[in-house]
Amino acid sequence: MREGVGTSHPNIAFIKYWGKKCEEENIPMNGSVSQTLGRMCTETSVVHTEDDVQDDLISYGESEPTKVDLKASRVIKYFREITGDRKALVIRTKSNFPACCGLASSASGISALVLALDDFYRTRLPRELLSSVARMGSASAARSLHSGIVHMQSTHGEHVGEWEELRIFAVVVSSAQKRVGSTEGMRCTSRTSSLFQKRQEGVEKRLERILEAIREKRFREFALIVMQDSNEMHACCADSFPPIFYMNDRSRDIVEKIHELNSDEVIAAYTFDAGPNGFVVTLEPHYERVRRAFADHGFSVIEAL
Ligand code: 2P0
Repeated sequence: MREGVGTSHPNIAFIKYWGKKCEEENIPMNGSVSQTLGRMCTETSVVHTEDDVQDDLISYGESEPTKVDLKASRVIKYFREITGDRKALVIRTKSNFPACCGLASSASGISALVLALDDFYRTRLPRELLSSVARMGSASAARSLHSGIVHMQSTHGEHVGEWEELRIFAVVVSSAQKRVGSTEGMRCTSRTSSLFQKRQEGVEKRLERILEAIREKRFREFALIVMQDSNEMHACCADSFPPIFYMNDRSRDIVEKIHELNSDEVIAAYTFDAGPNGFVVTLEPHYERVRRAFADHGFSVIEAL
């Protein structure tokens, strides 16, 4: 039986995408910059079903299949339209990190699915188009079609460089599913937050500044921008009505610990997506010290880059 396979990774945004210019096409309101996290991985395989009734999604470790969600079905629909093959599919997926808790699982899952479908249907689409197709499912997934540092302006991601010394780990403080999904959260923020309107005035400028700091490997400036952008996104969430709180008290402990570590010299940054778990970004020479500051104090740490 024919099988398609795809492997992909999550990414962490240094400049966050929050809000949509066009919901139908899933076009982000603002540009974003991310790093693809090579040590965290999702593997997906696709086959036709025997009974051809409906698409099924089987996640590793779960005994029962589930129906594919809206994000995955938009991507599947695209491949069906260009190939004319409308037979139902079984999609199997497994990740080496917890899903559904703000560890960018949809970016990894959707990008792995796009690669598996491209392999399954033998479509061999160019990378830029694969990135655009991933965006239709989940905009952050468009960035995971590339390795290294990725800039997404509006429709697709582009590889813009590598920073070999950069090291990143996730700090898991909760494995509970987030209460407000990011699509819903963005909708609420863009409708109700005046701080979000203000964010739009400065975010592209900040994005240019971080790209320059990355090019010139200026860690201090880079780290400050990463923390400020995460703080601003979460402030916009808190300014939404009703307010959205992704971070919890343990997340704030991560923030405090980083500021403590940075008291003499900026050696690390935190950043949070739509969930309470944090990502810590540092450089190779500081990695062990920064990691231990968390691992030795009861935090669960996952190596990401
Ligand atoms: C990001 N996030 O840039 C931002 C920061 C979460 C916080 O992209 O609606 O799952 O599927 O396009 O990609 C998460 O949003 O949203 C996200 P959709 P997605 O990584």
